[in-house]
Amino acid sequence: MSGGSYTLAGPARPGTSLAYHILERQRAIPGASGDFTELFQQITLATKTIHSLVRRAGLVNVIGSTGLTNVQGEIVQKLDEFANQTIIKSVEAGGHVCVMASEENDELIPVPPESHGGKYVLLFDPLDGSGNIDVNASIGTIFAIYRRRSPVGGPGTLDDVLQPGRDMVAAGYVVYGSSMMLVYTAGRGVHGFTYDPTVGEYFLSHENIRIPDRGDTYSINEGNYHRWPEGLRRWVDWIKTPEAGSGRPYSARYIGAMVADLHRTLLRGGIFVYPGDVKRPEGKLRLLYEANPLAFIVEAAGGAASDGRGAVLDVVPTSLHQRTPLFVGSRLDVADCVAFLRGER
Ligand code: P6P
Repeated sequence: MSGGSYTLAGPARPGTSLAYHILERQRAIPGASGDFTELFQQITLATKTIHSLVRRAGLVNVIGSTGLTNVQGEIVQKLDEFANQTIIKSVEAGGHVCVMASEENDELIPVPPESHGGKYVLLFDPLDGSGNIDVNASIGTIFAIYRRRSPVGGPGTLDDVLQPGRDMVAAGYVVYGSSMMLVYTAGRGVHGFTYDPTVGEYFLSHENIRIPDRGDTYSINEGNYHRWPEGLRRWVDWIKTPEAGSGRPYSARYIGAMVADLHRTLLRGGIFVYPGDVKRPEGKLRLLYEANPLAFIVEAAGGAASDGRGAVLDVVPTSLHQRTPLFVGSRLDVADCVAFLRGER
């Protein structure tokens, strides 16, 4: 079965902007201060700025031939850092975040003292899959929001950041693809918004996304096949073996940017896998700002996310940039894969 379920916001219904959608959520929560709404607006503003840079990155190969390579080349070579700084600057002065962590920063990112009253924590991968930029393939931004654990008024701490994914307040990603889409959940459904560049705003396009219990695509870098555990090799061999009525073989899809592969999996079902292997037993993906936020979204849409041992969201983090194997997507597809991995099939 392919095709997830969501309600396309029809033309009859005036576009619900992302800002209004978040505000509606705030109004439904008694006593909500509006801090989350403001923080979310700061994040979405940053994604619009990143989008404008990413689009220019595509132009660099053309502009580069006119001798403008230095300036434009600067954007491309450091696009990850530009995206990183854009998010940091858009959020740090907003006063709602007490500490941040980013894939681009080895250490915690402190905020100015005037933001020590912030009650949230922001973790993010500013530009996931940036290796795809120079071939104009999809890339993305991933973020996770937690409530701080440390007392309000002081700087945020490592303990504020090392929280299990299960404690997340909200998670989201932006995929910079044929169009720019932001998908988020704050615990009340998963919703997708498509950016309208003529207006400069995101509008609700995929309301209440639900991932099918089973899909028909699998997404894994088969170039690593001979480094995988034996059970995983058997699973891939099995999913490619035709069997009448089983839905197998599945189709292989792999974009090389997790946000894009995850987005397809969320909307159509199937499974995305980045496993541990003999070279990297804990895999490549980072737990805090790649696996956890995307796992939070997929679980909220009715799917599953495992590290091969248990639910990724239940892992208690021990370090900022720790990695994790990830098996994420339709719950029946994830169950099949993990059963093979464990030698139960
Ligand atoms: P490989 C991008 O670098 C990334 O972190 C994910 O977005 C992506 O899914 C994965 O690595 C691709 O890694 O080893 O298959 O090239």
